[in-house]
Amino acid sequence: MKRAMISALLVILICCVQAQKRIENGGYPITPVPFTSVKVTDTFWGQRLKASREVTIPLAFGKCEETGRYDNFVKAANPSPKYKVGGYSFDDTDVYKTIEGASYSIQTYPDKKLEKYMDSVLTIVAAAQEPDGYLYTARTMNPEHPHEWAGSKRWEKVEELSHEFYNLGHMIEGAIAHYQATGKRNFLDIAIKYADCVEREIGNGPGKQIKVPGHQIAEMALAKLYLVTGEKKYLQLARFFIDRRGYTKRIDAYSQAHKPVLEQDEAVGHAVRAAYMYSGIADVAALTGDTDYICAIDRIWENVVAKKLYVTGGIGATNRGEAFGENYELPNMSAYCETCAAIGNVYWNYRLFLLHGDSKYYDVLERTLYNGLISGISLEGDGFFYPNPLESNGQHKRQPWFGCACCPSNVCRFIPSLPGYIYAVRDRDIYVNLFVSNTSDMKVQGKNVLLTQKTGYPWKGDIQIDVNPKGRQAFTLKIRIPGWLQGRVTPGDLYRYTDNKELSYQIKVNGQQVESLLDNGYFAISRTWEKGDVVHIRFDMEPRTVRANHKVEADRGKISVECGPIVYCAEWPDNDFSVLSVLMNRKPEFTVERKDDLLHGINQIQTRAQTLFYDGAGCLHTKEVLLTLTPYYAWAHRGSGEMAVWLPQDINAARPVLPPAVTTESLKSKVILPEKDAAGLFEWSTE
Ligand code: FUB
Ligand code: ZN
Repeated sequence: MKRAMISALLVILICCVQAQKRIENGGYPITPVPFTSVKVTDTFWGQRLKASREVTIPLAFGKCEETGRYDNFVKAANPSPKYKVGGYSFDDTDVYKTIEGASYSIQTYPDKKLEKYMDSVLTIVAAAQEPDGYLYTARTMNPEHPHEWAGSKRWEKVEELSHEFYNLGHMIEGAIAHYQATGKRNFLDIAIKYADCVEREIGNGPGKQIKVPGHQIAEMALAKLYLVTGEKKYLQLARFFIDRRGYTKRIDAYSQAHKPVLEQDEAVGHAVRAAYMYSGIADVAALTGDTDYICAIDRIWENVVAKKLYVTGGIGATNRGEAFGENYELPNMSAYCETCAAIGNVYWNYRLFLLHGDSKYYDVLERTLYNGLISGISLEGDGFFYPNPLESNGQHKRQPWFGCACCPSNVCRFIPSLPGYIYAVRDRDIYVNLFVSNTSDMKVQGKNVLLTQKTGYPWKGDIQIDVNPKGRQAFTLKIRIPGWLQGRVTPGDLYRYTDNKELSYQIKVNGQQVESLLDNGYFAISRTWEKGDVVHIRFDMEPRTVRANHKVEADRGKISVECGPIVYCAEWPDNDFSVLSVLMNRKPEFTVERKDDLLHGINQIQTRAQTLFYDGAGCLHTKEVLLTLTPYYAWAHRGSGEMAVWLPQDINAARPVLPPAVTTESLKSKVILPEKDAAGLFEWSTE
């Protein structure tokens, strides 16, 4: 009897310890090393972080002021039937997201002036909050005639376009970042008050309404609020939002409500909504231990990487509903690939890594990060893309801001958080996930370890890691061996390398080569480390050619070129011919050229190719050219013009330049195909 009681007590104790641990790590078995513990000394990311700090964040605050976003709060504090509610029903979130970005930034680069500025903004935000916590300027400033998307009463259109819960989500995310950066509660208290207002009125209890967010994000945010406050009701509300989706009046694919979440297996609908929902599900699964949620997002992830992911890591193929397309529907010029969706894709893959510890999620994350995400913001930090197409006739141009400013303000909050994605720790394992020069302080089983990374990544594959534990310490350094190095463009068969190259890598500890079998994609070095230990990593980095699965019609007969994690494109300023009329050699050879003075320092790739054009008589001609390729993320920095990521290699995919006066009919009869040469040029596709 006594023994049974002791065992029961022990079980309770273990459960409590586990629950505590779960809360500490956000419930995830793997703990990220927070960005506040990582000092980036990197040229590539250092430039981006500086631009974010010095340009993007001030610009975004300026735009909030200039475009009346602050005025909305002032008006809501003094409502009037005279106010005409314009803009978008989620304009408040640009203020919250910019505060979030600025909060991350001041944690690494303290800035008292900026902190004071945020306090002044928060004063007007607080004044706009209704006594019971409701904070939604699009209604409060003129409750009789609110925003046309708001509905006549609270929550009436929350499953459509009111964005009341979306506003809550961004508010919480911003407030927590601000609280953690400054220790002040002025934003956090506002967010808690609004969260409490929602929680009182929405949920399963008596008198509550059953509603789910029209636009997800509150799920992630509420899970975080639970971690900060310890209040279980927020986690329950997050879970309620996930569990009830598909069971309310809103039943459609656009908002991922076509079936209950646990039954979903395909990524559908609005891509930002989807990626935020999958991330929120991961958070709730981590905190509740509910594996059914994990199975659902694992299945959906398989669908995305096998059928719906751009080679740039972008997601959301179509502007119809800013949504995922059908399987293999990945058009290039009309690719939507919203910047916010790329950010969502990073959030989601990051969380899947924290759940599963497999490097394949970081392969997708890295591809998205270096390509389809940072393409959304100019190197100077002041020019934005909302969609990130993979091809252009010159109709695309970076913009200083947008009326619907979700992307600029999202990138504004994402970039300063980047250092938090480099390392993670689990028990006695340190994961090195991204290759970025930095110094970082972390704790492994309670003991301090200082890591210093020096690298020329993403341009060079040499990485040096100085390991400095406090005293001698046994632990495992797990170095991610990127998928691109192992001959895997992305997990699954959506893309494949076509050049038969075998890249390799070499890892040395204190000058001695070490070997390891890969463990979930990680090269594991287990030893007792001591001050002065040095790890040298060398990844082969060479231009590679990629083909998409034949089912991707838009890429048929075409190749893309990448080197390391960087996807390249052909762009007009580097080529004095139409880059859309290019035909790649069957066996292209590449040279890599460093351009320190171009676009903040890039590697360009050159290769012999041909351009195709018709003369006035309708005869097809070819011309040998030296094609220069530029990193995709850096496109559209030198004006507008042609750009293409996917370049024809099969003649039937080529698009010769047409003379203005020649009709298609006359062309048909006059096409003269050149001979196939030794390099295999003009070979017809066998696919
Ligand atoms: O609805 C809020 C944001 O506006 C979405 O996330 C974007 O796709 C844009 O529609
Ligand atoms: Zn956006």
